[in-house]
Amino acid sequence: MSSKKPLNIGLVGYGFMGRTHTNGYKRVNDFFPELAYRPVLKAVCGRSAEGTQAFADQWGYESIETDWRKLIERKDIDAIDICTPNNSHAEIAIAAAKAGKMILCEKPLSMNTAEGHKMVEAVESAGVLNTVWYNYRRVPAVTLAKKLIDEGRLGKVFHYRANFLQDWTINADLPQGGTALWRLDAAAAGSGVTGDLLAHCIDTALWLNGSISDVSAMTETFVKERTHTLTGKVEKVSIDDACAFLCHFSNGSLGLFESTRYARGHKALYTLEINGENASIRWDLHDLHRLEYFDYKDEGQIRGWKSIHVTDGDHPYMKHWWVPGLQIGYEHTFVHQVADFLANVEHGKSTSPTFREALETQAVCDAVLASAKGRSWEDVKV
Ligand code: SOE
Repeated sequence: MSSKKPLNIGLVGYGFMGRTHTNGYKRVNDFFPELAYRPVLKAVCGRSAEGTQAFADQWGYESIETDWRKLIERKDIDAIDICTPNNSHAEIAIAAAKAGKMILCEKPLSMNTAEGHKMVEAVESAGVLNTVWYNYRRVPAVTLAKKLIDEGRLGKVFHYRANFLQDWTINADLPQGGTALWRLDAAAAGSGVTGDLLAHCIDTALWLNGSISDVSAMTETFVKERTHTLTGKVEKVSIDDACAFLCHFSNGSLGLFESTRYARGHKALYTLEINGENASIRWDLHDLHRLEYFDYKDEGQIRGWKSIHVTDGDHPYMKHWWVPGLQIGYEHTFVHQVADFLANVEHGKSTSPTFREALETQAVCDAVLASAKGRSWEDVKV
C-alpha cells in the first residue's frame, strides 16, 4: 500500500482532454516519487452511462456519474477536473467551488471575461485551490525560455511573435457542433481560433513577456455556413476561423500573433520568437524538445543560432525522465502540470496559471474579438 496521501479526482468529460489529464494522473507518481500526494481516479462523469463506463473501464476510474452535480456533492471527491466544452466551465466550476472542491479547469477558463470574473470570485471566496490547463508552459524548452528571460539574458525585449496554425477545418462539408465538433460552434466554444489556439499563445506570452495593454485584430470566417450536428440544419458559422492581431506589451515591446485552422499543411504548429537587445529565443511545437537561442555576446566569427536539445538533467523537469539526449513529448506537459499541482497542494497553494491569471488571457481574447468586430484598437480590460 502506498504511504502517499490520496487526492481523489472527479473528472467531468472524457474526450481528448479527459485522456491527456488522466494520463497525467496515472503517470505522475512513477516519475515524481517525491510527491506526498497520489491522485486516485475516483470517478468520471459524462452524459452517456455507456460511454462513461467504457472510459472508466479503459482508464481505471473506480466509478461513474452521469450528472456532474452528483459528482460535486460526493464526499469522497477532493478535486474536480473540468474537461467539458467551454460553455459549461463556469457553471461547474462555481458549483464545485461552493462545495469546497479543488478545481483543475481545461483552457480557456471561460466563454468571456465577465464569466471568468465570476469563476475567479467563486474560487477565491471559497478558498479552493485551482489551476487552468495551459499545458504548453510546461514543455521543458518553454520553461527553460522563461528561466533565461527571468535571468535577464535577453535584455530589453523588442518583439514577441507567435503563431498557432492548423488545417483541419478547410473542408466545407465538415459539420459544426455536437460532441466531436463543438469547437466549431460558437454557442459551445465562445469563439473559434481565438479562444482555442491563440489563448495558448497569449497565456505563454503573458507568462514570458508580461501583460498586454492594447490590441488591434482582424478575424475571418472562411466557411460561412455548416450543417449543425445537433439540429441537422445548415446554420450560420459564428466562430472565427482565423485571427491575427498586433499588440503592445506593457514592457514596451510589440507583439504579432496569428492563428488559423486554414493553413494547409500545418497540423498544430505553435511557434514563438522573442527578440531582445542581447539575445533572441525561438521555439516550435513540432520540434518541442529544442530551444533555439541566439546570444549577441558570443564571439563574432562563431556567433549564430544554437539549437539547445532540452534533455539534460539540469533542464526543467528533465531529471524526472530518461537519460540526456532522450526526449519527451506532448503528454508529459500534463504530467508536469499534475506534478506541480500536487506539490502545491502540500503547501496549500494554487498552481499557475490560476483562475485569476487565466482571466487575463480571457481579457486579451475579448479585446481581440472586440477589436476585430469594431475595426479599432482596444485596451485590455481585466
Ligand atoms: C484544437 O485542435 C486543439 O486540440 C486545442 O483545443 C488544444 O488546446 C491544442 O493544444 C491543440 O489543438
